[in-house]
Amino acid sequence: MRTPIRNFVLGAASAAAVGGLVFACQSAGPRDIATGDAAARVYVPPGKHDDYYAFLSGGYNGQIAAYGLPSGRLLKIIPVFSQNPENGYGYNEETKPMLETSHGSVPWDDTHHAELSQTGGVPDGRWVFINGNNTPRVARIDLRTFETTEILEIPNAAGGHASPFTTPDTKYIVSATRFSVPVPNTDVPIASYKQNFKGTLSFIAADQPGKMDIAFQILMPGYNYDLGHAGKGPSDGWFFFTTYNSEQAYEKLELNASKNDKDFVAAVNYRRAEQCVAEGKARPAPADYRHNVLDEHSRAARSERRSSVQMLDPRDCPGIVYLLPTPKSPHGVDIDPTGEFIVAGGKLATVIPVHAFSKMMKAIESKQFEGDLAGIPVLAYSATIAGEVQKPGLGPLHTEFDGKGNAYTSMFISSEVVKWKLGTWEVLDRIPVYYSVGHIMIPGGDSRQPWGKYLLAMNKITKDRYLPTGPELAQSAQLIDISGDKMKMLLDFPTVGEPHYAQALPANLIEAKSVKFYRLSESTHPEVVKAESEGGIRRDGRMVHVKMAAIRSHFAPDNIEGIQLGDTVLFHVTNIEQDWDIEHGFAVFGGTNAEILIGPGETRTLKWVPQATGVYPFYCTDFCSALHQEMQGYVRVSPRGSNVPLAANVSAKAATQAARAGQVPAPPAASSGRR
Ligand code: RUQ
Ligand code: CUA
Repeated sequence: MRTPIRNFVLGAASAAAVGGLVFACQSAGPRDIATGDAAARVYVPPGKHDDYYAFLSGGYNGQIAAYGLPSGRLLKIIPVFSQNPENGYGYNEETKPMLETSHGSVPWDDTHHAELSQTGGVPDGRWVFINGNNTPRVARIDLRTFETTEILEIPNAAGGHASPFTTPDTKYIVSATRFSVPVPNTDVPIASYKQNFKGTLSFIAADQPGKMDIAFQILMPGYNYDLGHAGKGPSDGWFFFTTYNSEQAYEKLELNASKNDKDFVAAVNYRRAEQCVAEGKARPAPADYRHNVLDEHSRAARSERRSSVQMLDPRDCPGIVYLLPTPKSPHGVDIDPTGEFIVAGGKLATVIPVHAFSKMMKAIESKQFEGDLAGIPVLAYSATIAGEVQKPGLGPLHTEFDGKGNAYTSMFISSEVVKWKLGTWEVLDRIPVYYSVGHIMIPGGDSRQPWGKYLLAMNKITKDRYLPTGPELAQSAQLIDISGDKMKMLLDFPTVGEPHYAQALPANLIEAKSVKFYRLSESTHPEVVKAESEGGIRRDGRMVHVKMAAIRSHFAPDNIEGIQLGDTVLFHVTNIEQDWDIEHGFAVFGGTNAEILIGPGETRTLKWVPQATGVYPFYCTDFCSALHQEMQGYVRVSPRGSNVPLAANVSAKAATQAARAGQVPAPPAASSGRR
C-alpha cells in the first residue's frame, strides 16, 4: 500500500459535494518512486532515435508538441491555431489565411485532443488531427512535413471539445459543441436557455486531404458535450459522446449542473445518419464557416467561405441517437480494443461505469427505454451496464487500454493512475502521479491495437517537482512502464503549454516518409525564384514586391533602394537550397512582424511597412553556415516622392560568392542607378 503523500481538501463553502475541489500539496517532498533501472529504460544514447513519436496537445498555447519516447525529448513544436513568431506561421503572408474564421483572423486557440488518423482501427501515421476548443475548429497536420495543412471551422457550435476523434477508417472525425448556444446563434435572453439553446454533433469528412467538410450535423438537446470516441469491431458504425449539464443550467454550473445523479453517454449510429441524409431527411441549415488549406505546391494557404450544412433532427431520423444514463457528469468516454466496452469517466462518480455494446443493442431491440428526451430514447441504466469498477479512486477522467485486457484510468482528484481488469472490473494496481492527472496516453491506447509498453500521464500541477519558476510552474508528463503486472514510474519531463490528450505510435510509421526538402522545380508559388538571377523588384502602386533568393550565405538581391515612405514592402524570399534541414531566416530592422523561416525549396513572404526614412539592415536568423553572420543586406527608405530609382542589386560580394559556387552572378534586376 502506497503512503499517500498528498492531501486533497474537498473544500466547498456551500458544503455541496460538488463544490470546489481544492488541490493541496503537503510540503513533505515526494518520495523517490522511480525503480532502480528506470534510467536505463528511458535512456536513448546520443545519435540513437526514440522508439515512438508522441504528439501532445499544447492546451492554451494552441499548438502540438512532438516528443520522442521513451526519452521525453522535445523534437518540434508544430503551430496549429496560434501564430508562431519562431517560424513566422500566421505572420507570413502564405500562412495568414490558415487562421481565418467567420470572426476574422483568430490567432490563438486552445488545443485539446491530438488524434492520429487510422486505417482499420490502427494509427497509420498519415495525419494527426487536433481541435481548437474556443473558436471551434479542427486541423490536419501532415506527418510527412509536420505542418498544419488544413483547418475547418465548425459552425453552429461554441467550444469544440468532443473533437476530433476519428472513425476507424478516418472517414469522419467529429466535433461536438461544449457549450450549447442558440442555433442559429441569435439575440435571445440567456434565461430562455431551455427553449432556445441546442447542442450539435458534427461529423466531418476527413479522409481526403484538402477537402475536409461538415458531412452532417445532428441537432441535440441543450446540454454540454464533453468527449467522444468511435466504436470499433462490433460497435463499428457507432460513435459515443459524453454529455453533462443535462440539468440545462445556464448559471452557476458548478452547482446547478451537478444535481442529477446521472447524465448521459449519447450513442450515435452514424451509418443510420448517413442513410437519413441520403434519403433527404436532413435540412440545409444556414451556417457561416471557413475552410483553410495550404496548397501542397505553392505552399501558400487560401481561405474559403462556406454557408450551409446538412442538419439532422433525431426526430426526423429515428434510431440515430440513444442516451445511456451514466453517473455523474461524465468526462471521458473510451472504447476498449475489442469494441465491446464503453467506459465513462464520471468525474464526480464514485465508480467507473462500463456499458456493454452488446447489451445496448439488446436493450434497443427490446425497447428497454426509460423515456425520451427531445425525441431521443433514454435506455435503462440496468439494461446497458456491464459493470462498475468499485473504489477506483477519486475523479476518474480518462481511460486507455493496453490490448491485454487491462484498462488504465486517470484519477484527477486522488492524483493516481489505476489499472483494472476488463470483465471482472477489479482494481489490479495503482500508482501515484504528480499531480492532478488529466489525460493519460498509451501508444495506440484508444485503437484496436495498443502498443502497450508505456503509459504517459499528463499532469496539470507540478508544485514541488521541478525547480521553481515563479508563480507559474511547468506542467509535466510522467512516463510509466506498463509491461509488467505492476506499473513502474520511469521518467518525468516538463511539457509545453498544458497538454490534454496525446497520441503516439511507433517511429517507423513516420520516420521513413519524412520529407527532406520541398522540390523547387515543383513550386507553383507565384513569387518563387528558382535561381539567383530571377531575383528582382517591382512596384505596383504603393506596394513594392522584392523577389529574393536565399542561399548559403547571401541574399540575392542584397541591396534595395527606391522604397518610399508610405510603401508597403513584400519580401518574397525563396530558399533555393535543395538539401535537408538547410533553413534560412529573414528579419528586417524595425519590422513590426515576426521573422520568416524558410525551408529548403519554399517561398515565404514578409510584409513590412517602414515608418521612417533611413537605411535598414536585414539578415538571416538561422545559423546556416560558417558565413551566416555575413548573410545580410540593406534596404534604403527615401521620402515620399523621392527620385531615388527602384533598384535591387546583387552586391559584389554575393556575386563573387555565387561565381565561386558555380552560379551565374545575377545582374541588377532593375535599373541600377545608385546614388
Ligand atoms: S479534456 S484533461 Cu479536453 Cu480531460 Cu483535458
Ligand atoms: Cu542563412 Cu544564416
